[in-house]
Formats: sequence, C-alpha cells, structure tokens
Amino acid sequence: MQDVARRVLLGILFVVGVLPACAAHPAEAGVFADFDADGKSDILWRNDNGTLAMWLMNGFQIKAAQTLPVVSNDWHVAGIGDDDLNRNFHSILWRNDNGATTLWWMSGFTPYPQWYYPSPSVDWHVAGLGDFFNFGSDILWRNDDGTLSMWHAYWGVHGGRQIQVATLAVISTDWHVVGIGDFDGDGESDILWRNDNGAVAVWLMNGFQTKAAQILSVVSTDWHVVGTGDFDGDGRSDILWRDDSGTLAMWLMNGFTQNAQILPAVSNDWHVVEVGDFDGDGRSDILWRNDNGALAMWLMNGFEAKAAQILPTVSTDWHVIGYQISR
Ligand SMILES: [Ca+2]
Ligand SMILES: [Ca+2]
Ligand SMILES: [Ca+2]
Ligand SMILES: [Ca+2]
Repeated sequence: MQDVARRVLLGILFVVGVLPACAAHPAEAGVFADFDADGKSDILWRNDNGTLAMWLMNGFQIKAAQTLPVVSNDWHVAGIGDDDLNRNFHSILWRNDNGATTLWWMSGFTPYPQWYYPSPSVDWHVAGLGDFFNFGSDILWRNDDGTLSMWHAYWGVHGGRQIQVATLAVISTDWHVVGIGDFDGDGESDILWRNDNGAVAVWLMNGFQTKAAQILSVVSTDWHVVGTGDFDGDGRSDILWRDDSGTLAMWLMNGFTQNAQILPAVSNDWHVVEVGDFDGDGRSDILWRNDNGALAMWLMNGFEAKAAQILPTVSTDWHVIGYQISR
C-alpha cells in the first residue's frame, strides 16, 4: 500500500514537473495563531472539562503559559483567525451545539468577546477561516446540502464591524474543503478541496469570486491532508500530507503546480496537531503530539526539518486546538 502511495505521489512530481522559480511574494497574512502578535505562532489548549490554556511560544521555548477561562463544553472552537489589518488581534471563533456563533479577539492571554455573529442553523458548518479579501479573516461556511457561502467581515464607515454574506456555489457533497491557504501568493486565501475518490482541487480566489479552479491530481485515499502552511517561505501556502502508514509528504505549491516530495515516516502514535511558524523565520513548522501526551516540534525549511525537539509532555486530557479548518 505504501509503495503504491509513494508511486502515486512521485508520479505526480514527475508528471507535473517544476516551474521556474518566481520572485518571492510577501507573506499573505499574519502568522497562524499568534495571540501575542510577536510574529510567532502560539499553542491553544483545551481540556476535556472545557478549560482553555495558552502557551506563547518562541521556537522550542514556552515563553509564557496561562490558563484561560473555562468555557462550557457545548461550545467548540471552530477556527483561529487574524482579525484586523494590523494583524494585532488574533481571534478564536466559537460555535455552540445549538448553532450560536461568537468571536473572541485575543490580546495575549486576555480574551475580548467582541460581537455576536448571526447564528446559522446547525446544518451550516464552519469549513475554514481565510483571508479572502486581504483584510483579516473571513469565514467559509458549508451547508449539509453542499452550499458554500462566505462571511466577509470588515470595518464599517463608523468603525463598527460589519458582515457581508455571499453564496459562492453549490458543490456536491463528495467534495470537502480540506484546507485554506494562499497557494498562488497573491495575498488572498484560496480553497483546497478533496473528493471522496481522492481527487484534489484548488480554487484560486479573489474575494467572493473564484478566479480559477483546477483539479490537480487524484491521490489515493490512504493519503490525507494534515495541514497547510508556507514551509519554504516563498509567500505561497504548501500542503502537508500523511498516509495511513505514517509516511509524510509535502507539496510546495505555486498556484496549481506542486513540487512534491516524500518526507520521513513517523510512527502512527504521533499526530500532526498544528502547522504554524513557531520561530518566526517566515517558514511554517510542525507540532506533533503523541498518544501518550508527548509533544515534539519540527522547525522546517522546505522539505527539511532544520531542527527538531521534544517539548514537555502534557496529560492527555488536554488537546491542542491547532487546526485552521474544521475536520
Ligand atoms: Ca506569538
Ligand atoms: Ca491566493
Ligand atoms: Ca511555500
Ligand atoms: Ca518557522
């Protein structure tokens, strides 16, 4: 199985080839989950009892850690975003089992519950947060019937926060949003899709509009997208894959073109729980969690881990909330 999957990915590498290098673009947005605005990703934790905690990170070092308010377990973190033009406020999007939706702006450890969104019915799900207008995070919603819609949040003329809602498309439900990232480096987020049959597609977005869409390839379904981030620091989001045997692969993206490579296998008791730039070098890194509670971090430089370290073990009633998308 593993050999077949490797051949599939390597086949993609050879079939697609590699485009000539382009000039680097500025990174699309602030660093993922950077709650204290120091340019380095942080780690948000939730306990089975609803308690939140946060680690403010500096590479492998936990520079500060604190417990946050307890939130009842009928509320779930639906996403983490950037919420202003200056990237100073990273936000936590909450969803209740009853559909209620709200947002916290975070300043370090301090949450500022801001404003109450409309509460979509429970057949609507947060498919991901992205910066589709280069204006802070917008929310991509998917309905059980396949409808895709977007809430664009912006500042009104009098300083109030406004939402503009658009229905983007109705897409058959064998397609799933599996990632959001700026794959072409134009400063606006794009959408990564996967079909139940393994097909992978990208929509390059311009606000509410799909400026281009393409099916990239069909990848066998024992491979799963486990994260998106800019691992090589060229301003374009890349895709991290893992197969059921634990093998990792990375696609360094340039629009619809991928430069694919198999990375070392990691035993299946380890799971990718967050992709973020923990050392602030402009390249996304990988946070791993073991079933026994151990943590490890890989600081990445493209396909290579430039450094790796085991972090303190945390009891398994605590979970890293590190996804950019709902899955
Ligand atoms: Ca930070
Ligand atoms: Ca883009
Ligand atoms: Ca990249
Ligand atoms: Ca980094």
